[in-house]
Amino acid sequence: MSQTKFKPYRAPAGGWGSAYSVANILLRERVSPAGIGLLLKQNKPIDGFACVSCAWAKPHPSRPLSFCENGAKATAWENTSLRCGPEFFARHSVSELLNWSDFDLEQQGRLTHPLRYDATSDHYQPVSWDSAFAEIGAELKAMDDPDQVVFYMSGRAALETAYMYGLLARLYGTNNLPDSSNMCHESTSVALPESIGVPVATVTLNDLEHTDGLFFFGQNTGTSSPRMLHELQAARERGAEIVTFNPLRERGLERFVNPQSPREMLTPDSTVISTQYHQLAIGGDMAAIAGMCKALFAMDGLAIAEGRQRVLDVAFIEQHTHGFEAFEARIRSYTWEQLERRSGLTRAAMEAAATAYARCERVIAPYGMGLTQHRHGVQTIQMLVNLLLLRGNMGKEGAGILPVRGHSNVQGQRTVGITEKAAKVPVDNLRRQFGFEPPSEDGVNTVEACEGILDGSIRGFIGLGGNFVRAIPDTLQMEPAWRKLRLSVQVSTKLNRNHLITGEVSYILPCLGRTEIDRQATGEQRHTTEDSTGCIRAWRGAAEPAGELLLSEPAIIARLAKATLAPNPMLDWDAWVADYSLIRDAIAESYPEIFHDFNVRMMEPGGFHRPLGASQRRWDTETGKANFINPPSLSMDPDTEEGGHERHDVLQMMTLRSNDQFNTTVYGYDDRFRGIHGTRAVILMNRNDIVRLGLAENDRIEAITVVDDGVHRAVGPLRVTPYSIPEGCCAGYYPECNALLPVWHHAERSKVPAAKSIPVRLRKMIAAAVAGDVPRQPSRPQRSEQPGPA
Ligand SMILES: Nc1nc2c(c(=O)[nH]1)N[C@H]1C(S)=C(S)[C@@H](COP(=O)(O)OP(=O)(O)OC[C@H]3O[C@@H](n4cnc5c(=O)[nH]c(N)nc54)[C@H](O)[C@@H]3O)O[C@H]1N2
Ligand SMILES: Nc1nc2c(c(=O)[nH]1)N[C@H]1C(S)=C(S)[C@@H](COP(=O)(O)OP(=O)(O)OC[C@H]3O[C@@H](n4cnc5c(=O)[nH]c(N)nc54)[C@H](O)[C@@H]3O)O[C@H]1N2
Ligand SMILES: [Mo]
Repeated sequence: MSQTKFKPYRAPAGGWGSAYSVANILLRERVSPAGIGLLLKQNKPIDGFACVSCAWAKPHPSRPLSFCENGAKATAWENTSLRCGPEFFARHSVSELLNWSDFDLEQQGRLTHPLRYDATSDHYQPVSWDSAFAEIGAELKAMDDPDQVVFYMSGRAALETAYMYGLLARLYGTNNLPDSSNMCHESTSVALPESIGVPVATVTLNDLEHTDGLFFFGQNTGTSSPRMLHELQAARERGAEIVTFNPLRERGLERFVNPQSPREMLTPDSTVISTQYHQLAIGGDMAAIAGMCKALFAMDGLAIAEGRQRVLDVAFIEQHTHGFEAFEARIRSYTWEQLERRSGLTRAAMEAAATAYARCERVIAPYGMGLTQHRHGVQTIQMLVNLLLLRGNMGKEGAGILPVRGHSNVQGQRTVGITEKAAKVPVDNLRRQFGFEPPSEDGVNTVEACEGILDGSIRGFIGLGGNFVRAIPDTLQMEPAWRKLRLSVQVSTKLNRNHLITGEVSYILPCLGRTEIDRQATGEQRHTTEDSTGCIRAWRGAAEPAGELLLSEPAIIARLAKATLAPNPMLDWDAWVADYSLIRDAIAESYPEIFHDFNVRMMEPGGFHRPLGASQRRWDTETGKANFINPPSLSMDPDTEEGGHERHDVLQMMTLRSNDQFNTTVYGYDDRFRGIHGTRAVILMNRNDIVRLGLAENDRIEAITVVDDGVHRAVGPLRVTPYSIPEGCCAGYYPECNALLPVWHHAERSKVPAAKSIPVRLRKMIAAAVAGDVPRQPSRPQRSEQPGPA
């Protein structure tokens, strides 16, 4: 009998469900009592560690227990007592491990030894650090051109690590520094500088305390940044409006019980989070926001006619903005019929949202992957800024734009040089500090790195964290292309699928996690991060390292550098590793405006904020003003929409995270808030679509991408699961569905893969083809139950 269940989740986010879920993973990872005690140090700056899950801001002063369900899971995951050492790799060949699920691979515990892949035996074998660095250095030196190598970084590593890594790549001679941000908030980094002259959020926690309206677009707070629910709960208690735009009804944005409040845990009360919830169509945001703007213009006209106070902030618009007239003309040119069709919302719904917006004096607009991972991600974010500008909701307390970042230090890595864009590099400072000429050509971003691996122009890949080959699009094309790489090096804490897709020379280099004590020649080292609100703080690991051989990430980079680069009298890598405060001095010299007096200011209670012109109404844009920017068109997706209206059997698929995963790390097979248990092999569909397409609940289908580039992309079996989602839309899990996403299907200009809008057709699978599909609860050892590429 199948254990897979679908049962709508009626309880609030947080609450007892959250407590049980944490207890579960602590048991499964066999976390020691000391490891459990670590939770008391989580998110306690200076002598505690920053959660390795999301990038949400940490309040000052800290709460006594300042972690959430998913933060506790991330700490448990890193502090498991399970180990994945040489015996494991002697027992299992790489070909065998390729049949294991992502869950099973990481469930083997922490990596403890540097490993080299031996193609003859098809096993990973332990090597000494010395020989690993010597061979990798020799391989890097043997490349024809530094641009043949990619230095990828996932958004977890600290500022010190990121700065060193960027320097290593540039001294080697390339700007090929893509990072996970290229799949994530890069649309933000392109959109916001043009609109308001900063690449990041303009708000701090103080603004959240003073706002009277939060307008949420495509961000799943309850799962992706649960600590933020505390700020939302407080905002609701003050009577603030929370208006949500999301094709799915996400539990965390509906109701919340604080699992750390005994009163709330013991009473049936929960806080209703959203005051309005708009289930728009996938990709309908630009039209929905345009509809709100249209309604605001109408309300403003009426206010003028009746001699009431204006709805638009005319003084702000005049003094601080550019492009208003063209914007107004464009918005007035849209018909309601057009806006309704594009957004999937009724005119009444858009007007209701606009009315709520006009009632608020101070509005914050948080958003996430529901906006960035679309073909028109950049333009939609700019449309959201337009909405804020209409009522002066920028650069005043309680108001602003809030891209909610993903990985815990992804924003900071960009700040200290992890970027493929040559124009963002402080070339003069680097030249002065280290006496070299930094490369002047742009490097590759994630999509371009994939293209380079496919066409053979990229020959070497160094991954500092992450699980690149699993996170990127077009799994079925990318995996075989990866095998043609000359060099594949992964600096990691746990075994993942990328390690099993080997190049000719492949290494796994195991490192310390951020929760662990980092002992160097001058003693225990601190490190720093920047959160989603631009707040920079110091931290220190608290757990004993998972193994004696583990090196810190800065130590690994230093040794790679020494094995690869000619000695540089102006750069003493060993001294930096012995004392990280010297790395911070170098950061302060490269980026003085943000990091002056870094070593002192990082110890300030509450940390320090980077300066952000837009939050002081100083606009570092080409016009010197905040810009209203018109979108080129309202259409959702020119890649996939051609003839879309006749294709009644094509659905738009979004790829999602469950509440039991962190990106490619699958903690378990339950998505509690969405009522899915024991499997990830599901496709969430509207009941009317199920009937219309001749399917029934629990049918197994294969999803096939509908694009005309001659490549067959299919994933299955997936179980048909009725869900509250608009007609014409469907949802499946990331990374299992990444084989459906073409690498060329990405946001214009930012090149963020359009993972939230994949056009798919469904094919019912016959019983024989699905015999292998036995969705089940994870247990060890267990083979793959992921929906395979079909
Ligand atoms: N527990 C946990 N926490 C995480 C992560 C994790 O995997 N697990 N990942 C981290 C990382 S790296 C990131 S980037 C963030 C990601 O966190 P989020 O930004 O929340 O990203 P997703 O969970 O992918 O999807 C966000 C929401 O977008 C909605 N959506 C999809 N399409 C559309 C659309 O067209 N319009 C609108 N308005 N909404 C849409 C989905 O229904 C979903 O609720 O979380 C970080 N935190
Ligand atoms: N279809 C689809 N694809 C997506 C997305 C989507 O929504 N849909 N989301 C995209 C987004 S937003 C992101 S950010 C990317 C995520 O892409 P990545 O950041 O590349 O992937 P992660 O799953 O976060 O990486 C997990 C691995 O990191 C390693 N690791 C963990 N901790 C540490 C550490 O402290 N140090 C080091 N060196 N290694 C460590 C472990 O070995 C683990 O296996 O995926 C993207 N891909
Ligand atoms: Mo992300």
